[in-house]
Amino acid sequence: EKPKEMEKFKMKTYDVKALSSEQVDKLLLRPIKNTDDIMDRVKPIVDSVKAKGDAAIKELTAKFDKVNLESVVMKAPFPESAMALDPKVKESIDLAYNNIEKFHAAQVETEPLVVETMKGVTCSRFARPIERVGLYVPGGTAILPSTTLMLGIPAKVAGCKEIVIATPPRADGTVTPEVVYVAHRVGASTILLAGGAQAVAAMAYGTETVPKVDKICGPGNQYVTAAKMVAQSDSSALVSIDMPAGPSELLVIADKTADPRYVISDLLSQAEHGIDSQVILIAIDLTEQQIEVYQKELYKQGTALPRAAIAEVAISHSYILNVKTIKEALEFSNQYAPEHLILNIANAESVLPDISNAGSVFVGPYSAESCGDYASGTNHTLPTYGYSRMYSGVNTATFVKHITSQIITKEGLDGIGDAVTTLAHIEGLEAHRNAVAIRLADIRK
Ligand code: HSO
Ligand code: ZN
Repeated sequence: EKPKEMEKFKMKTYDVKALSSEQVDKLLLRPIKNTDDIMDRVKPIVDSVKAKGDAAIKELTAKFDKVNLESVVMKAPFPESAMALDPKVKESIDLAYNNIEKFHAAQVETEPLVVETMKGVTCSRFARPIERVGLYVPGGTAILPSTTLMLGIPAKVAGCKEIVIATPPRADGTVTPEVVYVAHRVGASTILLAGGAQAVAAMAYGTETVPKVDKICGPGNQYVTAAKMVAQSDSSALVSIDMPAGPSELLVIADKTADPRYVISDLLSQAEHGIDSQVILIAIDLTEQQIEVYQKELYKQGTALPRAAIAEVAISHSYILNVKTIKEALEFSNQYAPEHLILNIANAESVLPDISNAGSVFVGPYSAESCGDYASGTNHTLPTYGYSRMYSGVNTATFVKHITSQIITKEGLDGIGDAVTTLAHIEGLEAHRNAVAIRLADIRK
């Protein structure tokens, strides 16, 4: 073995016993992102698309993607020739499609929620689809038809009327056939051949050929995220977003029962996403020799990867933390609030009630994160950067809003009327008070 090279695929190792609480706090931090600079670059792009529409998209796509587009969109029905797939690929997409659809269709709220809060006062809540949605499918270093499934299927089952999918064009100016096929299956009206801030702006404001949408969803780099933020805070766009997105993350909790080969394969599966991916291994009471087995395995599997160069950089800012108990492991994980959490421990399912923050959890030795990334049925668009403390991953509810309603009978008004007039009076809102008093006077005549 070459000792120098081996350093390359080595994770820093800490023992929680030897760390101060400040040092543990530091491990919980994500790398700080400098967003000012990005905002400065994104704003002119957004403004230019807002002002010049398709012409700006063409200009920016030529500049950033080095592609000259004749048209910035493909409109449904998409030609068969644009979605020609190898049969095995098509079968795999179809299998994934079925599972994702099953899980997301089960989330559709078909019945309204109805509660009689007092006699004659009936409150209800029902879901309605967001009419027009824009789905951002990143290009970058990998093609991502799986993200088209993860965004398109919940939008479709939620009942969104217009689905626009944006994705950067390939070098030859076309769209990956896998993406076109999924766009076709989810009933998208438009594929926008653009990426980055320009794609987000086009969907937020609409252009000559790109329909304006009500909500923009999907992961993307810092420019995409910044553009989503800019659009969301511009009231003239009147658009919302799913969540702030960041680099992929995985935290694995492993005990002595875990197979190091499995654990390392999972860590590398996220490390290969990008140089800024973060992967963490929380080891429960492993000896130094056992940790060494992990490091060796990491080197062996890592160096063999086609994307070794990317994974290696991600690994260089990732780490192993050795703790004594499962309780300590869960405490750390809950504080870190990972995007993905793998529980590769004995009786893994029994600790689910103790998990308070995580985007998606993978339970037991056979639940590889890759399965959730592609085909089990759960969504892979998940909150990163600690946002799993307060955000859910994309799901069917992402594509609906809730309307509440009430029916108040005479008897109901008699029951709540005095409370309403009293509260309106102390707020000094006389017209509010009147609206009830005028009715009360009639029904109590
Ligand atoms: N793990 C990614 C999703 C993905 N993986 C797409 C493969 N393709 C989300 O963090
Ligand atoms: Zn992945």
